[in-house]
Amino acid sequence: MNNVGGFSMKEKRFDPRDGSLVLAHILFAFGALLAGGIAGMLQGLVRGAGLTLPAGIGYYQLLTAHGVLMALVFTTFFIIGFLYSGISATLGGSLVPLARRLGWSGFVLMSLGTVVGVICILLNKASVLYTFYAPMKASPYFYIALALVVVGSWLSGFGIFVNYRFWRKRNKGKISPLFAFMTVATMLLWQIATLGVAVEVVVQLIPWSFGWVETVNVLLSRTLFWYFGHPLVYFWLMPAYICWYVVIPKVIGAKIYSDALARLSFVLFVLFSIPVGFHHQLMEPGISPFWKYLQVILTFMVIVPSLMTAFSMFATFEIYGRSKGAKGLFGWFKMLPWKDVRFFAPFMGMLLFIPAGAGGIINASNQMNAVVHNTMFVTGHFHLTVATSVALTFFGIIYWLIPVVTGRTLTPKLHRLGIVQTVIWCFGMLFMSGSMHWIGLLGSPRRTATTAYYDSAAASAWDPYQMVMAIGGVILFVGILLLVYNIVALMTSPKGETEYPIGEPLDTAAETPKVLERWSLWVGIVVVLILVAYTVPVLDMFGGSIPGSPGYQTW
Ligand code: HAS
Repeated sequence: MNNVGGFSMKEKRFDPRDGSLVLAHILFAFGALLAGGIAGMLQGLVRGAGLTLPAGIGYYQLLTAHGVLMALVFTTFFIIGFLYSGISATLGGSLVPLARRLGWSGFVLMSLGTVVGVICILLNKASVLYTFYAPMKASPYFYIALALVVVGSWLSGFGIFVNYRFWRKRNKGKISPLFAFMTVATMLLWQIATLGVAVEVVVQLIPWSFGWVETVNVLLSRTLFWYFGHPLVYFWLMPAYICWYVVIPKVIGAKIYSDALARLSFVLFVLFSIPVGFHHQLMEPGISPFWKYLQVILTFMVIVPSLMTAFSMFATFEIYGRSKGAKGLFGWFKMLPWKDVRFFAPFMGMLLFIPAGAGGIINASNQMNAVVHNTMFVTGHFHLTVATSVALTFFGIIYWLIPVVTGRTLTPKLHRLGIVQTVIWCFGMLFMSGSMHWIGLLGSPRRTATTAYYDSAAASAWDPYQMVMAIGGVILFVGILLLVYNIVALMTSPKGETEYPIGEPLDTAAETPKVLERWSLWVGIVVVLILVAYTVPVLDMFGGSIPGSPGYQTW
């Protein structure tokens, strides 16, 4: 029998010292979600309801605040808090002191970076959107802030590795708990991916924004960004998958379908999510079609672990349903615990990941990318992936994680409120993301404030969809307000013990191959893949024919 489950938190209270570290990350994350949500709703109203922003607030300033707070701050803080909680729960019931210290140091640096970055945005010195594409030039302090966030996240990652090494030394020959394994895979991916953005920010953008060098190599900076930017989306997705694979089976009273399959899917993410950044640059000049083609093939490889996850989740649900007496092809569906928000919110995330993933496959196909690139279709895609599938899973997690770390309980009323919140979120996203996809196919560009394009008929056809987007944005903001209410209610709910839900694999599951935990092998392969996919095209970017660009402040 594999040692995959760790110990049950029923037996022991969550260490309060680790609890405060986890809670600090989660509250910071949801503070960012609230602020980013206000910016998001205002943007929707500007586009769809003709709202005029108060003097001194620009559309791109708002869009940057929204993107940075939601896509970079909310996600990173939540993920690190969640991963630390799982490490504490499954690797012995308490973090080792060095890991806890590194976790706090990371938190302080990331918070400092966030505050400096947000100040730059508020002062309108960094309206460069969340992808901060050169040659738009922000204040150097904005880039320094980004560097602080990255370095802070590295410290947190080191803390996780330290704890994991400590456990392995004391448990020689054993396979680590599944949650811990997946956490290490996620942080490993993050550490390797962020090297790209760190080089971009420190070597290119900071010297250029201080004026120490005149020009920037735009193509190189975008390539370094997307070397990081694509694995970034899996850094968001993998913690959601941890919940789906490890937590959901326990919540519904089922078993993990296959521990080995779950680990293999994470190994595949580590291998294939980095050398694929060119699928964000398919329409850019300066990269030969061969290297784009190669990276598109690798992109299709990184779809495989998601298909494995879909298979595994269906298997978990079906086996569970049949064990409860379900009959027929889909009888198991009725057996699922629809009134349990810990299940319902992530499940809705899974369901909506089916069209979300299909959109990704459309984006990745070269010819179709020519249709959708730089249109609102892509904005619709990422609202359905990260802001729906991932966010709903994160929302589902807080309903048990906050009670676990604060020593409180999840009441039936909170289950109901959580389900209402989930339904609101799904409707808001269906309106907003649905219209974004459609309007994108009608040619509406992304990253662009709305205009009438000299009263062109094509642009006026977008109007009704922009209105639906605005309605969706308002519904989503109501969802955020209810979420904030629920968080406060969770933190003040009756005291009591809440179990940290960690699933166990099926008794009939085969032994997990030990090779899956040989990290040196996977890191070696990923380094080779990265070198193959990037060396030649990056060397080409240093050719004399590519001019550097001065900086522009377009806002
Ligand atoms: Fe993407 C652009 C391709 C997944 C996020 N993506 C973006 C951007 C973001 C983003 C933020 O190839 C914009 C970046 C920017 O600002 O420019 N994406 C893909 C592909 C996938 C994919 C192939 N993306 C994601 C995920 C994201 C995310 C996940 C965030 C978390 N994406 C692209 C491409 C672009 C892009 C191009 C560039 C576009 C351009 O031109 O600019 C795949 O990983 C998707 C695979 C997923 C599946 C779905 C599996 C389904 C599952 C659910 C099972 C359901 C169950 C419940 C069990 C194949 C696992 C069912 C129950 C029932 C009862 C039915």
